[in-house]
Amino acid sequence: MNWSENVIRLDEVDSTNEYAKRIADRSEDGTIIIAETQTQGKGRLNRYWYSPRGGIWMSIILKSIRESPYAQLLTLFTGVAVIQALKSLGLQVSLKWPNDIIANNKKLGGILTEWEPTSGSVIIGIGLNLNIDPQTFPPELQHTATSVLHELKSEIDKDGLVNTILKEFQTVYAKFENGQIEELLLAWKHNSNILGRDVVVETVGQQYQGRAIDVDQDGSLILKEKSGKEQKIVAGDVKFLE
Ligand code: BT5
Repeated sequence: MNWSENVIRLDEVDSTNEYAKRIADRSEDGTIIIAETQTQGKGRLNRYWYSPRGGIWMSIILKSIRESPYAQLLTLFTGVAVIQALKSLGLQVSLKWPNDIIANNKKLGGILTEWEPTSGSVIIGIGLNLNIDPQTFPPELQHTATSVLHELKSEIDKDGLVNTILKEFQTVYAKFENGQIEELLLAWKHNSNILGRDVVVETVGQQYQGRAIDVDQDGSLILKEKSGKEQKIVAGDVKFLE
């Protein structure tokens, strides 16, 4: 499959993930939706995602996966694809479990993987602050978010970077379909900044504290608490303690 063949380009949309869900039933596997701006871009747990012009806001529709448990792994592996593409620009970036793209300790982008049951599709959303001046970020993001423009001090050709991301994704996805999970997990770990660090993880309704020691075969984070007890965390938000 050629990932750049089925591209739907939109000027403005509520959310490329929502749009993807609406058209998934009648779309081909590998369809890409890209928008210049989103009016209701979203993160996990329906948090808002600031999506002004200049960023990369896109979704990939995957129809060949018939089960949802892979969603978490696909989030991690999409992160690997995005980071490879960003590294080719000379940017220093890392991945923070489960879905953050980090530069300079700030959030450069995020990934949102969703399961659309009616058509049996996985929708992978990628958001990346590309040619955006961080001074224009809303106040609550001023200290937590950054952009490629800010980190590299120059504008980057958006279409070129989208193509590189899609190419990297194609490679990653072929390995995923081929069952090379171990290799992909290693690539994720290699690019991650979390393993070996003391963290607090907030899940819906609970908080865990301990050392992040591993990410397992289904993409869960393994935390070793002070007591020595290991916790397997499927989803949550991580804060570093040091
Ligand atoms: C994410 O959620 O990081 C997933 C973001 C996925 C966005 C893409 S864009 C294309 C596709 N269509 C969509 O509608 N979504 C996907 P989460 O880990 O829950 O992080 C959300 C939090 O990040 C918010 O609560 C803010 O604090 C912060 N945030 C919002 N907009 C941001 C931005 N542009 N850059 C950095 N941080 C942001």
